[in-house]
Amino acid sequence: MEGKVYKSTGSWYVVRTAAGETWNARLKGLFKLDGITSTNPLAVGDNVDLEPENDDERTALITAIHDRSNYINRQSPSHRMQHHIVAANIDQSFLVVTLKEPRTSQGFIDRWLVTCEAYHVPAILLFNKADLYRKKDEERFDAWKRMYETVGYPVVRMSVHTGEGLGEVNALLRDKISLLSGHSGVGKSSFLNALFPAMSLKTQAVSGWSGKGIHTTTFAEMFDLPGGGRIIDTPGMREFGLVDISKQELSGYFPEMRVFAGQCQFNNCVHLGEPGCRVKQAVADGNIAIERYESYCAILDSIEENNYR
Ligand SMILES: Nc1nc2c(ncn2[C@@H]2O[C@H](COP(=O)(O)OP(=O)(O)OP(=O)(O)O)[C@@H](O)[C@H]2O)c(=O)[nH]1
Ligand SMILES: [Mg+2]
Ligand SMILES: [Zn+2]
Repeated sequence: MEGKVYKSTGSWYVVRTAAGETWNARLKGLFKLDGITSTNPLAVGDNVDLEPENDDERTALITAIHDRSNYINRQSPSHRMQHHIVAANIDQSFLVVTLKEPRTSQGFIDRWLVTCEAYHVPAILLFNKADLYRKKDEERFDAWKRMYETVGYPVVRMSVHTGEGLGEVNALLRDKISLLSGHSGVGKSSFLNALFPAMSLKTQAVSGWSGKGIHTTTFAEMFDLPGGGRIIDTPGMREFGLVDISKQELSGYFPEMRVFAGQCQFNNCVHLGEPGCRVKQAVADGNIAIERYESYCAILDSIEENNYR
């Protein structure tokens, strides 16, 4: 029997077959992946082979994991040197961003975009809570929209409360497997509830944005969309830790830098001020946004500190 992992709650997995049957499954006893540094061997979106264990209680054993077409990996929040697979086999990845309640930083957005580039997953930015925007927020939104669209990332202005932008996003979801990420409290579950009321996901009103997120969604979970396609709701994250990216590679994950990086005088240029650097020249010429270049420098610095390679 084959199925897809819809939810993982530690050692148990909710797996659904193509016929629409739902099983509670565990990894078969001796089944271990060699040299795995991931905190979770199996993630939502994985395709697996199942062996029924108890037909009445619908429990099964997972006997094999199929090769992944892709996955999103991040640094485990609890163990710096371990990875956590957020989801596997996805077509596109949405980041829900808010300008306030809570505020999403550009650094967070750019780290997440770099990860999507590294794993070859198309990325889309959803700016939610537009109903709360005041003049300053409008200016910030306009500037970010221009900047990210120039790089090639679609930006949607959205409000779950007023319904703005929901139709546009709904159309993007059709027939695709989409991942939904973002800080806790940005409205991921509210968004899904608004689009598909039958889902009735738990959401929580949060008071006092002290940076201590109240996590209402505890586990990543995939849902079948009524119009076709699937979406994965995930628990909010405070930080986004990059994994497996070297300093040399980093500029390759900034689409606007990629074109210039190959033209630098030195082929090991990391674009911090080496002679003949075309990337720094492009920043000076206004062809690369200074804010994106600053993000690049900050991420470069963090790679050195973590010393992954
Ligand atoms: N003003 C405003 N509030 C919103 C909007 N969308 C969601 N909210 C509120 O934001 C709060 C958090 O929403 P959730 O949907 O639980 O957030 P989440 O991203 O799923 O959070 P986690 O599950 O913790 O990751 C709730 O009180 C929502 O009512 C919006 O468009 N405008
Ligand atoms: Mg949620
Ligand atoms: Zn350079």
